[in-house]
Amino acid sequence: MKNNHETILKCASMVEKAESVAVLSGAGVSTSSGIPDFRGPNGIYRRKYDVDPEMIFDIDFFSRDPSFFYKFHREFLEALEEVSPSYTHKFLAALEREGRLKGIVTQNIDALHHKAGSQKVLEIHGGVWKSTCLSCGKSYDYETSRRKTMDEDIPRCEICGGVIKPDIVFFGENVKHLEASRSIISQADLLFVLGSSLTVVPAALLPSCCTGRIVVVNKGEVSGAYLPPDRIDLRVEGDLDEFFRGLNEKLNLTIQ
Ligand code: CNA
Repeated sequence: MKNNHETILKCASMVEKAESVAVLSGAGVSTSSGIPDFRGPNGIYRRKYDVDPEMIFDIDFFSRDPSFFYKFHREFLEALEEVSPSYTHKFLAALEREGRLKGIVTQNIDALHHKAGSQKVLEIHGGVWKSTCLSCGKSYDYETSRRKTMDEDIPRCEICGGVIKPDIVFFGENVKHLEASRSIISQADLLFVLGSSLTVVPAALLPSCCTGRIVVVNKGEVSGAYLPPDRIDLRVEGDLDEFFRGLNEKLNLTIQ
């Protein structure tokens, strides 16, 4: 369905009737903040690097050559300092303040849901706020690991010289908070799936735990492999910020 008046009315009525809303968010909620997604038209996977960009977050590749990841990561950390939450992040924070939104499960590693004021956020792919030495397990806070990342080609542990890795979940590693995520989504009577191609498992499997209604908002293809199209009650093909601006003309939440 296009993002039109009828769609907005239908979704507003779903939100008004819902007692427990949950969200699964993906990289698309942060593109208007200036952070590129993976698979969208300006996504990281469409850029030209010396190495296949799908290897950036591959744990086996990182173990062989961490420098490729760190080239990318330096740019990402610089971008993070500049960015601020999108209208969509702010709308979701407002829905939580209203008491209707019970939790956000995010695949993102940019902390923009927190920056927008959301409290109930599960970062299933981790984040950059802590880093760990892969040899001795020493933990590094954000400031120290950021400084080392900017100063060293490959940041190394001050104690043992091992390679330090941010606590981002790479392909090939276990996601975090899986049980808690299943629990929030299975208890929701309305689930929003936002800005995700639904191709990365196990995150893409989570919507199928929902027994309530499911609204998918995404500009571009959403895989039906893990969430069959007949399980989706409302599929909005369009820009997220535009959609939530329209929705809030009906709901009148206070956006901060
Ligand atoms: P993805 O596969 O890149 O899909 C994103 C989807 O969002 C695409 O279908 C886009 O077309 C769509 N999209 C982009 N902008 C908008 C917009 N303004 N309005 C509506 N739709 C839009 O990303 P997924 O999240 O599905 O894949 C999961 C990966 C991406 C996770 O492992 C993340 O860690 C990883 N990732 C995160 C970030 C971040 O933290 N912001 C950035 C890039 C990748």
